[in-house]
Amino acid sequence: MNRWRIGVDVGGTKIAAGLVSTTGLLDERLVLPTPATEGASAILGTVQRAVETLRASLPPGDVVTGVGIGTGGVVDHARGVIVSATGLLHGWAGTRVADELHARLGLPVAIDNDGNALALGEHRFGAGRGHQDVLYVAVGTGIGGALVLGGELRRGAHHSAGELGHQPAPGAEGRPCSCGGRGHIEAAASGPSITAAYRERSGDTQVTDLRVVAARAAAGDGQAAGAIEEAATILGKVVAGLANTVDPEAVVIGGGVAQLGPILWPPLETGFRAGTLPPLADVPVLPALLGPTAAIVGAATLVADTGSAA
Ligand code: BMX
Ligand code: CA
Repeated sequence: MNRWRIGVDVGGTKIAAGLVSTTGLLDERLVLPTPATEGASAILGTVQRAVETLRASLPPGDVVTGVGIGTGGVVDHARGVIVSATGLLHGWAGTRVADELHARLGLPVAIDNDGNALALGEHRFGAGRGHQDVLYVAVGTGIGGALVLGGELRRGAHHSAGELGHQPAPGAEGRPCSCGGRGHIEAAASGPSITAAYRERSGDTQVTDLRVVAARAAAGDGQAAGAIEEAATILGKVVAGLANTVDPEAVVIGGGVAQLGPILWPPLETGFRAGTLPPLADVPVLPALLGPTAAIVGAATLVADTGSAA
C-alpha cells in the first residue's frame, strides 16, 4: 500500500497534475488544456477531472492523502482563496478553491501561488536545496516567482511576495500586460510575449507557439533568435535588479520558457551579469532542476506543509 499526494499546477495554458510520493517522486502525470477564458467553474471542473483520473489509476489499497494546488494569481493560502488574478485566468479572482474542491473531491485541499509552489518543490528537492535565500522566477504563459528568505517561503503582507512579473521592464514600454498594465516584464519575456515579438519582427502572423519560434531560431532564423535573445536579455536585467534588492545566494529560473535551453540562457546570463552590484557578481543563475514538474511536486508538498493531510 502506498500513500500519495496529488500535485496540480494551474497555469494560463495548461493544467498539469501528478501523483507525488512522500519523497517527492512524481509517478504519473496528466496534462489538460486550461479553460482560461471560461471562468472559475470550468477551471475547477478541469482540476477535479485531473484529480479523479489520477486517483482512478491507482492500484487497490493505495491512498491519496490530499491535493495541493499551485495556481496563477495572488492566493491567500490560509483561507484557500484566490485574492486576485490577471486576465490569464479569467474569473478566477474570489474563488474559494480549497472549499469548492474539498466538497467535490472529499479530500483535504491546499492551495498557493504557482511561483510559490515551484519554489517549495525546488527548495526541498531541486536547485534550491541547501540554500537559505533564493529568488525564484517562473517564466511561462505569464511570469511569476517567489522569495525564500532564511529558508522560509515569504508570502508578504498581501500574499503577493515574489509576484515579480509586473515590474516595469526596459524596452517593453507600451506593451500590454495580462494584468491590465503596460510595459511589464511579463509583457516582454513570457512565452506569448516572445512569440508576439517574433510575429512583429518577421511579419509572419501565423505563429502562435513559442516552440515554433525556438525551432526556427535553432534552424538559423535571425528574427526568431533575435526575439528570444532580446526577451532573455531584458529578463536578465530585471532579475538582476530584483537580486540587488533581495540579495539571494542563488537565482532559480523555471517554467516552460526556461526549458528553451541554449538559445535562452546565454543572453539571460549576460543581461543579469550586466545588472548586478559587485557583491552579487558570482550569484549563480540556475535552471529549475525538477523542470516542468517542479510546480506539481511543490504543490504536493503543500498538503503536508499546511498540516491538512490525514
Ligand atoms: C501572472 C499571474 C501570476 C503567475 C504568472 C505565471 C495570474 C492568473 N497569474 O503574472 O500569479 O504566477 O502569471 O503564470 O494572476 P503561468 O500561467 O505562466 O504559470
Ligand atoms: Ca509568489
